[in-house]
Amino acid sequence: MKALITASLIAFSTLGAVSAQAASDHAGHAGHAGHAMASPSAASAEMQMIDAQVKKVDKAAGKVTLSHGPLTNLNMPAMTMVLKVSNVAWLDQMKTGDKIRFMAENVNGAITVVHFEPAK
Ligand SMILES: [Cu+2]
Repeated sequence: MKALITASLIAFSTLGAVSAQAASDHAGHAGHAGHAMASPSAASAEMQMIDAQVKKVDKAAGKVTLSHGPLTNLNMPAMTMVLKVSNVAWLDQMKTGDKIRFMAENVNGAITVVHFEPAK
């Protein structure tokens, strides 16, 4: 379990670095700091964990179908949808019907689970 958590943290750190890189590239092209990912308020919003229920796990595709509550950081209402996961090892900890808590971000145009924990 400890190794899994460590792997998750590493995956999250790596993802953060990629996001920061993308944001600075974007700012350079556009010539203004309009990217939402780069704002401090977005950083605090992404700490909010969202409740969801697992509807389907697709390990081959690295995706999970979730019935989730509102994702305020993505301006997304509650819905059932397919999401990518940033760490495919999380899919081994999910099964249909499970209640989970997660955070999602738009990673290169794909809504992706960037943090996951089983609901208690
Ligand atoms: Cu959604």
